[in-house]
Amino acid sequence: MILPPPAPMMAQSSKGFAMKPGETDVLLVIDVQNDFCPGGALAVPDGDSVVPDINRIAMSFDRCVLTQDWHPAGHSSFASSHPGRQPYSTVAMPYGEQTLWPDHCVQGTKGAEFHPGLALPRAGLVIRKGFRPAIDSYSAFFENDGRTPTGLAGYLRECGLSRIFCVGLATDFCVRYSAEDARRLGFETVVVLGACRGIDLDGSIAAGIGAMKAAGAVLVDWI
Ligand code: VGL
Ligand code: ZN
Repeated sequence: MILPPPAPMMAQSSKGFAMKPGETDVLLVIDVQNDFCPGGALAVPDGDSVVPDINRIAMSFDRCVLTQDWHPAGHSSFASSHPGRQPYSTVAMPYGEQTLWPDHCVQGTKGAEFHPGLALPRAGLVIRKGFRPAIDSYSAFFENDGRTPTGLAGYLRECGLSRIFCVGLATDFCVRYSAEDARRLGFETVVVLGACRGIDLDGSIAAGIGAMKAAGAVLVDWI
């Protein structure tokens, strides 16, 4: 079920969204890892440029959660695990169509580490995702089957956090699916686009922005 965003939030966003995060708000910092930054195995153009902005935004939040893409070697989302297949092509998996990626964010490697410039002293939780060999996981909430939970929803609810501000990488994959799932679960959801960067495969940034809006996420440039 897709819930419409509450009216007061819409009103604020149409005026430029000048608002202070409060005690029921959480900053969700998605996949700001070396492999998604320039020089990394699956570099998102300009990906590292979000780091100072995320550090600044995080200062106004009491609660912060990070996600970390965390694949075993030989993960099924890697093109190298499918003989003859190239990165950025797609394959049919039991749970649906899956894009194949260069090997990235392999557990324990430098590429899987958070960008060293991230400074998030109030980060209380790291959600690792994509560690099951046979299934990928873009969203911070569910794996790509759309139903295996990461546990994040339970954490947020127990902490009384009802509105999620999303920042990080990549706009068109992990940010997009995290924001869509957040809405699906009934959380108010804000995506701060100025602190996100995308990969853009065949117009996937535009598609992702459309999908997040359609799901009822509020998209703003900055907070
Ligand atoms: C991501 C592709 C593969 C992301 C993760 O963080 O957006 N994209 N794994
Ligand atoms: Zn991945």
